[in-house]
Amino acid sequence: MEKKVVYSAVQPSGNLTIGNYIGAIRSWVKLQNDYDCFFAIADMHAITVRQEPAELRRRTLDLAALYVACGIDPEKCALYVQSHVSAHAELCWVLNTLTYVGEASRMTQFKDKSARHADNVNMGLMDYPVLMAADVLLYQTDLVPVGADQKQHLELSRDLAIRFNNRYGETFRVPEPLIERGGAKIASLQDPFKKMSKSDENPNASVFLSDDRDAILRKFKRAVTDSGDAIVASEEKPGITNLLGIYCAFKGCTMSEAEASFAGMGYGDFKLAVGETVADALAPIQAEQKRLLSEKKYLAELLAAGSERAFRAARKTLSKVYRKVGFYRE
Ligand code: ATP
Ligand code: LTN
Repeated sequence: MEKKVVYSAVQPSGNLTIGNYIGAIRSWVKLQNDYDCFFAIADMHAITVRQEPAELRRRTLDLAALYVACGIDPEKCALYVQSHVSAHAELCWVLNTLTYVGEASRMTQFKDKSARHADNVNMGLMDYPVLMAADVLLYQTDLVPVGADQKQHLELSRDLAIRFNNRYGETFRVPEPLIERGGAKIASLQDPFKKMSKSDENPNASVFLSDDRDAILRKFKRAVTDSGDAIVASEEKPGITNLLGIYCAFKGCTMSEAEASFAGMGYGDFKLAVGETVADALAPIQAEQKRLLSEKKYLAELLAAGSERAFRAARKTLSKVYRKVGFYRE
């Protein structure tokens, strides 16, 4: 039987946080044996907010090395850079003609990012979810592993697939989001009601995958906690609950096991233990990423092979789309 298709991507728009790792990349690793996987570096999405060109180029390679260091096997998956496969932009154009301005402008992320980048509310920012739909639909994707914040975008991808199929005949598979329970949302260490984000301006809010042990321990030490002294997960204790969640995600245990192991401990020692767990888990990934970054030729070759594989799959869908919409061909 043919394997189902999995597609996901991360933007090279900043240093990745442990939220990106737990919510996205780590969950991909578990899928690569059972699915036909495409994992992209979404550089075209990244330029919807201003990027320094040299930085973007560097971060793209950093991210490729990180994917591999986290356990993505380039032999099993197509690991590639989005802008290397022009079909993404081409399908996006066609899908734009099926997307209503109203629905695009109602997207939560568009509203948030427009407010945060009020001096640069560009067309690309509004088109972001349509490009994302093109990414996913090009590969006839079944499942899209993402964090909970991307659910609305996936909903639009589904709507566009159905709309196209209704208008032009069966063309796209309708994708499903795959959102991991528990790990789907890691909150900011400074405000447990906000998601941890690459682009938070408070440097203590996010733990980056590139942080060294000292920085990690310091950030956890400064993490906001709640009143009282019990280490239990509950709605009244969003800070402690987030820290317990992070601990479980890295330790691979359940919330009740974590609560039991910290029973009677003070907040200070608890935060130190969480920090140490995270630092221990990240150390081998950081070492491997560094090693890979010194092998530029290997990275370039694996990205070239990845985009070749992606191109072949994407071209099939794009030709079909062009035919269906009535573009003339000899
Ligand atoms: P930015 O803050 O620059 O908008 P981001 O940190 O949200 O970026 P993306 O590149 O947009 O990162 O997202 C990459 C993946 O990481 C997505 O699947 C997203 O759902 C997931 N993700 C991002 N932040 C978190 C988080 N705090 N917890 C869990 N998953 C997350
Ligand atoms: N917007 C996504 C990154 C992304 C993506 C995709 C995720 C770009 N294209 C296609 C899944 C499928 C994000 O995670 N912020």
